[in-house]
Parts: sequence; structure tokens; C-alpha cells
Amino acid sequence: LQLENALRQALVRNEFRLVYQPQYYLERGLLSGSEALLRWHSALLGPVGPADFIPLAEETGLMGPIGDWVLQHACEQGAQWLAQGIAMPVAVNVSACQFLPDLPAKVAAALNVSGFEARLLVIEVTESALMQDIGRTAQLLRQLKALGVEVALDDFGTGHSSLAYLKRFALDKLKIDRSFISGLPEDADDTAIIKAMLDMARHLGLKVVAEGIETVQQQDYLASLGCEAGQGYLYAKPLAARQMTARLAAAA
Ligand code: G
Ligand code: G
Ligand code: NA
Repeated sequence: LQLENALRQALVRNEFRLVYQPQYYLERGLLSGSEALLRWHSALLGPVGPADFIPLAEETGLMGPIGDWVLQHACEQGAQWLAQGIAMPVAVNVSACQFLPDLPAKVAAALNVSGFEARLLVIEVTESALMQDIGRTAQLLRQLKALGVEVALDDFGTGHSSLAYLKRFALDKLKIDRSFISGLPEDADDTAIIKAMLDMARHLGLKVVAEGIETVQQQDYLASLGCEAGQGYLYAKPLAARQMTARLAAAA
């Protein structure tokens, strides 16, 4: 209850911030984008991790307003990078409870207010969000696509969606869950699964980002299989906006 009360105050007290984890093209080592990740430093409780407060936010109805803040703030940061001449794609996580008919209008508003470009915004959704209401999902994805944003399926492989929906839904990108990456390149099961995932993505015309790359061996193995991009501690942990800006300026 203490956590819930603190969370209720967090937005007005301006206790949230976003950090950004860079993503790289595996082959050429160039920056390909970034993922915005939410951080909360509570005045009462200190730092609280997303694994601890996001489920609570979802249960208590607070994820809606928090998610709006994330979307708006990420677009403002992206627009700021654009103003500095850096066209950096920014991916934003969207909870199942935000994946509702009002989402396209919220995305459009965030783009409008910030001046960020739709083609640089990526909406990351989970399989559970897509599977809530299949008919509605197809329409929502079409509306998001019509805005010009990309949609990525997050934590791919950990959910329970039917592969058939991958074809039916208007997705742009798969993010392969890090649980499939950690055993590479030695684990025979993981290598078989990764090969199948990359093969399928290629045939469906989906881009791929591998999550949780921690070693050069993993990077090189994934690159040899044609995996386009990745993120992970090998490159950088999530960075404060200023650190990310410095990295972008250095790469430009
Ligand atoms: O930031 P960290 O690497 O600890 O992320 C832990 C989990 O919290 C991840 O699964 C991530 O998807 C989720 N997460 C981080 N930021 C956000 C956010 O802004 N919105 C939502 N819905 N989930 C987030
Ligand atoms: O599910 P999602 O992709 O949103 O998860 C992002 C989470 O993964 C964040 O908590 C981030 O800190 C974490 N993360 C990012 N890179 C790595 C990595 O290389 N290894 C591990 N173990 N976690 C990572
Ligand atoms: Na994510």
C-alpha cells in the first residue's frame, strides 16, 4: 500500500525519467536505434525497478497516465535529437492495458505536440497485448501503421501467441527475447530456435532485433545468421538521456 501511495504521487512529483538503451546493426557496428526504459526514483522509497512498479501500475489503473507520460516524453527527447540533426529511432514500451482503441490518437497527439517524426517512433507491444482481442488488435495495428510508426513485437518467443497471427498482424519487427540469446552459440536448442526465428522473420519480411547480447561471440554468431540488429550489455546498459546524446554526437 505504501508503494501504491508513492506511485500515485510519482507523476505530479516528477519522479519518473527515461533511460535509453542503444541498438546496433550487428554487421557494421552502427547505431540503429534506441529503446526508452522507464525509471522511478521515489522520494519516499528510493529507486524502484520497473519489474516492481509496472505490474502495480497496471493493476491500479495508473499505467494509463504513466504510459501517456512515457510516450510524450520519449517523443520530446526524439524531437530534441532531431533538432540536433540526429535522426534516432526511439522505441517505447506499451503495456497490454494501454493497447486500446485510444492508443493511435494518443500516439498522433504525442507526435504532433513534440514534432517528432512518425517514421522514427517504434511502438513495442507484447504478445499478451496483441492476444487480448484479436479483431481489435488487427485494426489497432493498421491504424498505428497508417500514422507511419513502426510496431515491434517484444519478448518474442516467450508468449503464447499463434505463429499464424504473425502473418495476419501488420507488424514491422520482432524483438527476440534474451532468454534465447544467452545460450548462444553453444546451446544446441537455442541455436535451433534462433535459426528458425530468423528464417521465419525473413520470410515474413519482418525486421529483427536480438535482445540481451552480452558477448562478442553472441554478436558474431547472430550476425552470421543474418540477424540485422541487437541490443545488450555488450554495447551499453540503458543510458541517461545526456549520456545517450553524447554517444549519438560521437557517432554522428
Ligand atoms: O528497464 P529494465 O531493463 O529493468 O526493464 C524491465 C521491464 O520493464 C522490461 O520488460 C520492460 O519492457 C519494462 N518496461 C520498462 N520501461 C517501460 C515502459 O515505459 N512501459 C512499459 N509498459 N514497460 C516498461
Ligand atoms: O523486455 P525488454 O526488452 O523491455 O527488457 C529490457 C530489459 O532488459 C531492461 O531491464 C534492461 O536493463 C535489460 N537488459 C538490457 N540488455 C541486457 C543484457 O544484455 N543482459 C541482461 N541480462 N539484461 C539486459
Ligand atoms: Na521492450
